[in-house]
Amino acid sequence: MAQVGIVMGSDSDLSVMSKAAEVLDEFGISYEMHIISAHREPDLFFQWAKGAEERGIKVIIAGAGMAAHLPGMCAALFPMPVIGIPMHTTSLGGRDSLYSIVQMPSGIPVATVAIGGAKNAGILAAKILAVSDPDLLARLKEYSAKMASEVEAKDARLQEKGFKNYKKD
Ligand code: RP5
Repeated sequence: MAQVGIVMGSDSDLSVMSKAAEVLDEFGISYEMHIISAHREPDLFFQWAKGAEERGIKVIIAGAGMAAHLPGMCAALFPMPVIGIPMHTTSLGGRDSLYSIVQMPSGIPVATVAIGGAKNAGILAAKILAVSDPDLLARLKEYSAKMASEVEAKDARLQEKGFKNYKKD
């Protein structure tokens, strides 16, 4: 049974949304992934979001662009956490998506990540699930430790080479 529901408004969101799925794969978290448009197919969307709890979904990751109502409507219909990913847009640079997703009315929160921030959405979903999964929590701690040692290695290189030679060889 999938623990996370990934949903996006269009296949034009897929390359960004895939980054959330890749993170879940990395942590061994099961998910279902769908393209469902809240505006173009409202009845199907309603059915999907309403049925998510019964299907065993614990967190929804929803990405959309422009007048991005999909994450907010997921939060209206699904009783557990919803993470929203605003898509970059050519006309308004994704501010349209960001404001649509982040400016939710009181009582219906959407945990909104950065424009295009699908990787963080995946990590946040993992952290939410880790609250009741000690093995997953251990994997998240390892992940953080690995990130820290990567930065440490970069600083060690900077100290050794200096900034002028940092990028060379
Ligand atoms: C939204 O409209 C989608 O989430 C997408 O980001 C945007 C554009 O969709 P397409 O016109 O490319 O299908 O519903």
